[in-house]
Amino acid sequence: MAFKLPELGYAYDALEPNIDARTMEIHHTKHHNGYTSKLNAAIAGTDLENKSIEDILTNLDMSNGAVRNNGGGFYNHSLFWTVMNPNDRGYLSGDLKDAIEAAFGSKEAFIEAFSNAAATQFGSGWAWLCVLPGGKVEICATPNQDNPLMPGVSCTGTPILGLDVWEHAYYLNYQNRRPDYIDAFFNIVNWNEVEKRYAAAK
Ligand code: MN3
Repeated sequence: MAFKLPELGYAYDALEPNIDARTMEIHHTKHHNGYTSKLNAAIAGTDLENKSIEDILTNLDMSNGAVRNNGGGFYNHSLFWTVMNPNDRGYLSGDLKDAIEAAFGSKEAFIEAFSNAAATQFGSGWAWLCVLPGGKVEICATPNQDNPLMPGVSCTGTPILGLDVWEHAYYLNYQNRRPDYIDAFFNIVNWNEVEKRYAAAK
């Protein structure tokens, strides 16, 4: 069964002024759609064809560039759209708040550390908040379309919050000002979704 490009769940202009509609539309219909169709082409007729994306990435042969790049791209963007919400964002609370305060001291210190990881990822990549078994959380960044589910990357755990820092994610509106885009992201983080992912992963 082929993977399908997921719907955003909101309009392309719903995240303005933090992320502009044109960027969202191109990002979804061109970039994410491209990863999805190339992933399907890469797994067609192989033993990966009927596996979940999590299963494929967790057991990935990292030398398989087509599945690494396009499977990562499919998964990462599918997560990314859900952790933003223009309307019902909730707020950091409950067990996730406790875990973030235990790891970083405060929500503000967490945002600073996450923003630093996103800003200093050289070239294209992602910043992540991950959950380890037992519920501890940690921050990391990965290059290209790699993510923490993949074997041998710089961090482990289940990603519950991800930020795309490829230029295609922000360049139309922010040009080279990646830090401004990162600041804007925290205006639209959907904490309800991150908390739901934390509860499922810990
Ligand atoms: Mn992207």
